[in-house]
Parts: sequence; structure tokens; C-alpha cells
Amino acid sequence: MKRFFSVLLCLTMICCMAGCSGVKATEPASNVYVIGFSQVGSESDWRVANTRSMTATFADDPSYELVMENARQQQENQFSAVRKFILEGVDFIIIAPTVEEGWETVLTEIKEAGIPVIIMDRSVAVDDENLYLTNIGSDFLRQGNLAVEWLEDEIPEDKEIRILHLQGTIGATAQIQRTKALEDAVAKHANWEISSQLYGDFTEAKAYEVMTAYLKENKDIDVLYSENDNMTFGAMRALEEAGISYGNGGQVKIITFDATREALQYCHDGKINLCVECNPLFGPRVKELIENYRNGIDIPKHVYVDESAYTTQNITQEFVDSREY
Ligand code: GZL
Repeated sequence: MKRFFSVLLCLTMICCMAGCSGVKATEPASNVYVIGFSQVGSESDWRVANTRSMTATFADDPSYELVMENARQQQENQFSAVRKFILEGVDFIIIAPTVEEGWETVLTEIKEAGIPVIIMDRSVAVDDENLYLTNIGSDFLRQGNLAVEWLEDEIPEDKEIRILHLQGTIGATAQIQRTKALEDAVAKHANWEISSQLYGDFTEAKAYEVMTAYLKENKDIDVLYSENDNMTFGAMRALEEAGISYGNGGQVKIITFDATREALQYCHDGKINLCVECNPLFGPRVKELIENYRNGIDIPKHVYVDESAYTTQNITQEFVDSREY
């Protein structure tokens, strides 16, 4: 029994010494501002460029730590990531929402935790705009209207056209607004018809799959209105396999959104007729907004990025080569 107590005493002393050794648990340096970033996924070249812009912006500054979670295009994964950020006590949260609906609860949880949040890229549909500091991204309706205005210039008023519509992730702001622009235009032009709306989820693989199936039964298309470049690339492959020409002088005029370097190269080469730009490189703008917030400078509720539209006639090879994404 005596031996038991001596062993116990030794063990107790060892534990005390460890506890008193002044060795603290590793804690982040208090001067590092930790940002939790819930990103949509890696579904497109646009998204990869957007992620690169965000990570590069904060990697260059040791006073920030960006912790990114990839939601793989599932909103539930975003909710889990945000709740993890709250538990970890991050200083700031950035959300690039997969879809607009369903954010009220988790944004309220963030507000109750006292953590500021920026909505980036797409938008959220909430009644109380005070649930977030600002929404920085594109004016997707303007993008769609740029495409429609181009088509209005291209198509004589008495020419009947059949438009095949490739839609991105249903419920994403980019899909909602680009679709609205087209549907409003078709309602205005009696000679325009949407032959079908196919779901491509902003990915090349899904677009190729649905286009291939559609073209087996339908080849009578005059325009492809594709809501992002990666779906357009899948559609081009399906059109080629179906023996349908496209681009300048082809049967099908192609309209695409994002204007990545690969799409711009096709545009320069006459294989895509119109590239509507959607700029993903807003990491520096997001950091500027966070800095302004930290310095008590007011920031607007909506911040739009600058964008344009390109055709074979208005871009050069030099411009394509200079493209960052
Ligand atoms: C647009 C962005 C869209 C892109 C797609 O800001 O949300 O999502 O157009 C991406 O390429 O998948």
C-alpha cells in the first residue's frame, strides 16, 4: 500500500511540474485577423480563379489568416463550415453562397456571435440586409442584358430564331439573373423562341451530358445561350459530335458568360460569338472592404465589379494572352 502512495505521489508531482512548466497550449498569435471563407466549390475555371484571387490576396499579408472551406456546391456544407467558424471564434466570415434561399438562420447565428460577414459573388435572399455588411459581386442582370442587346443587333426583326438555353446551378444569383434577362427578351420578341432549357449546373461534364441527349432528338437550333464558359465547352463538344456547326458563319451562334482566357481564345478564333465578362478577381476589393470595416469606414451595401462583353471583332490575340484567368 505504501508503494502505491509513493507511485501516486511521483505521478502527481510529474503532472504538476508539466502544468507549472510555463508551457502554454499553442494559441494563434493574437495579432492575426482570422477570416473564415466558405467557397461554393471548384465547379468552373471562374471559381478556381476566384479562389486563387482570394487566397493570394490574404497569403501576402501575415496579419491575416484565411481559412477556406470548399462546399463542393452543397449549401449544407456551407452551413457546417460557417458553424465551425463560429465555434472557432474567427474574426470575420466571407460567404460565397451556392444559392440565394435558406440563409436566414445561419446568418442570424453569425450576427448573434458578433462576427461581421461579407456575402461575395452571388447574393442571399434575406429580408434583413443588416444580417451582412455588404454583397460584392457582379450585376448578373446587366450581364444578361448585354447578351440580349448583342443578339438584338445580330438578328433581323423578321427572322425566327430558336434559342437553346443552358442554365447554371438553379437558384444561384448568376443563374436567376442571366435567365431573367433572356426570358424577358423572349417575351418582348415574338420571333424569338426558347426551344429548351437544359440544366448544366455550371459544369462542363453535366452540360456535355444534357446537350448530347438533347441533340439526339433536336438539331434545329440557331442560338446557344450558355450561362458559363465551362458549360459552353461541354456544349461545343456535343455540337461537334452531332455534326452541327457553330460560331462565326456556323449554324449556331454561341453566347457564353465568364470570358475566361479559353473562351476568349475561342471567341478570337471565331468559334464563340459573344463572351460576356464576369470578373472573379476581386480578392483585393474584398480585403479593402474588410480593412475599411476595421477602420470604421462605412461600406456600401452592394459593391459591383467592372465588366464588359467581347466579340471576335473587338478582341486581339494580345488581349487574350494578357488574360489573368
Ligand atoms: C458568377 C459565378 C458563377 C460563374 C460560374 O459570379 O457565381 O459561378 O459564372 C461559376 O462559372 O460556377
